[in-house]
Amino acid sequence: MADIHPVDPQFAARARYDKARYQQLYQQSLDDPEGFWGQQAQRLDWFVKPTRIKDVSYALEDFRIKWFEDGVLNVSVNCLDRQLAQRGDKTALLFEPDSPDTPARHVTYAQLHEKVCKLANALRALGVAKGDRVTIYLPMIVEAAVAMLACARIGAVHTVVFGGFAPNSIADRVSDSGSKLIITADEGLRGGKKVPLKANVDAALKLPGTNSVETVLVVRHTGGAVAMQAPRDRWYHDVVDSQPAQCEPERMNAEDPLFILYTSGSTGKPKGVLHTTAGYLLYASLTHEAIFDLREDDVYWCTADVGWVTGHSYIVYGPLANGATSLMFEGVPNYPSVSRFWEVIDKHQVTIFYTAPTAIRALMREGDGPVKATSRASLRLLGSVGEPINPEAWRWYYEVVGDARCPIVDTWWQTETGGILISPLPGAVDLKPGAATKPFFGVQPALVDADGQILEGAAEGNLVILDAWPGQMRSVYGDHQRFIDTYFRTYPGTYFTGDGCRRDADGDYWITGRVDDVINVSGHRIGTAEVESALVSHPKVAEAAVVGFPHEIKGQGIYAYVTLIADEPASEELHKELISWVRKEIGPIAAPDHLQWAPGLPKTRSGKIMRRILRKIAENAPEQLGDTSTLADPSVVASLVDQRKVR
Ligand code: 6R9
Repeated sequence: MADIHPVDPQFAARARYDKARYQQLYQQSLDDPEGFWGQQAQRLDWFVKPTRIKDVSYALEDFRIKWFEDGVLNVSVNCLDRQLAQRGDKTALLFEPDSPDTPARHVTYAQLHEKVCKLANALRALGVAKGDRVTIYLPMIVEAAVAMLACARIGAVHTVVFGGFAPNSIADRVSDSGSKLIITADEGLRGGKKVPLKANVDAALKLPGTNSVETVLVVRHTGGAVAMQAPRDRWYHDVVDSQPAQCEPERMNAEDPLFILYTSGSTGKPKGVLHTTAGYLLYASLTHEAIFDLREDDVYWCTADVGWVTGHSYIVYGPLANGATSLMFEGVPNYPSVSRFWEVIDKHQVTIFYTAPTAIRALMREGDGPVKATSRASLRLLGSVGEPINPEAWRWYYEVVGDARCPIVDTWWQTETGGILISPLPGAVDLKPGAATKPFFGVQPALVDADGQILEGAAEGNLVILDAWPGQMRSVYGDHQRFIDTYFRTYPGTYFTGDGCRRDADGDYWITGRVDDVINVSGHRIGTAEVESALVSHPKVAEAAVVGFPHEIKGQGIYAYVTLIADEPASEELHKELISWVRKEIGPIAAPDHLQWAPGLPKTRSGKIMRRILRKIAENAPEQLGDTSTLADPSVVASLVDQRKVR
């Protein structure tokens, strides 16, 4: 029997959207997108209001995506200046440090405005102009949000690189984006451990392709010693503190780039997902307000890192455009104890809490005790993002964390989509553990089979979106053709998500996971090709194949098959060395959980590695190998299965 949690009437009574209103607006958004989005555009402040709302064609030969294209605005003005009159003294960012013994900081909208203007002036003084790219490699501190908004103020395009990435990954992103300036910190601090951010930047800038960087601005955060190389490296406070507190915002066209964020795909290097100004901001702010049922007095906490899209849309841009109080947490869920999340909720009276299934599963393993030791009475709404949430974790989140009192919004979306596309509206949609449920306004999901035939009714297939929404990415930076080929060529006329999905008889959507060669590790996307090329770059490795396998906490883990060069003996040391090699090449999140020696890999006669078979071996399900007759050498399979048993 289906487990359904009907909308709580008490919640619905106060909610922004009830069932009838959601259905009416959803229908209107499909019947009259121009009217619907033209109306929604009024939620932004414009220098010049747009008259042209939507100009979209997914046809391969006549491709374009433009929203509000004659509008002129500035994102930082929308997030800051326009809040000053009503909310100048309201907390914009609530900073909770890594250690609970370090005092929290409340940064008001007025203070944030000043910080952003000062940095924006400093960036201009350092020669950064509209359209220039700036790399941000910072921990979860207030300056990360300040840096993003300061770029937005002067029309520079930011590209935030997650603080867990290694020098090679930084260099790839700096080189692809051609960044002129990097903003970093001496060190990060996570779970009491220091992260050598500045040293990583130094190492990255020694790598080829990074000559575009003229200046490195360094925030003094931990006070740890770092090497400063004149004239390239400058202390942030030296350059910023003396700047004027006002800064004239750049007038940006609606379709001017706002940021680039690199994400993994099924082939090649990570791609620079490009988002533009008006559509992105409008979509981030509307989804944030509607899906989190935002009220003026909410204390809203999204536990993501600003290095990922969730941090962009739902820590910084959406909440600030809505004048919300957004909590930024520097630390980790299990430091100094596994009660930390719940203690922070009590300490700051958090009302809306948005986290990832991997964190929920890890904390669930610790039992109910650490949760029950706290009150959490301030909570009224919970959210989940990053990967499918298994029903067991959903129920624990609902019953133990939320005391069976708070709806859960399971929000499905992607770096590419800019904001949430499928999620319950908490006052309008019945909840089902594990289902992302219903599309947001303007979003038309569909399921297609392998031939691209649209499936009707209850069905399972590949998830595509039939028409555009304003928050959609506009290009792959520097490679517009790759954008069209990756997302619009597979099922022509639609945007292909790369996810599999089931729709039940009630029309609810259940995301089943990636159908391409992307592994979702703890909610982070890792391309198998990236890990493979890191492994192959080791002098002793001849060939590597990487697949995902089910992992109790991480959702998926990384399983690597490695063939060594001729006559190179496999050893325990080399095994360890290769895992730490990947950690150093890409970053800790990409380190394989399992590495198996493979004297040969299962290949078709044309030389294509059959990952389907490797996945089944990794899952320890050799009985499900299926047809292996098309392999060039079927005997390699038996030997891999035998080896797997030994491990
Ligand atoms: C926002 C974000 C995108 C991929 C996406 C899908 C998975 C995200 C999900 C979910 C099931 C959810 N995903 N949210 N799967 N239910 N609520 O995570 O962006 O890092 O680009 O990852 O994550 O597979 O395609 P990104």
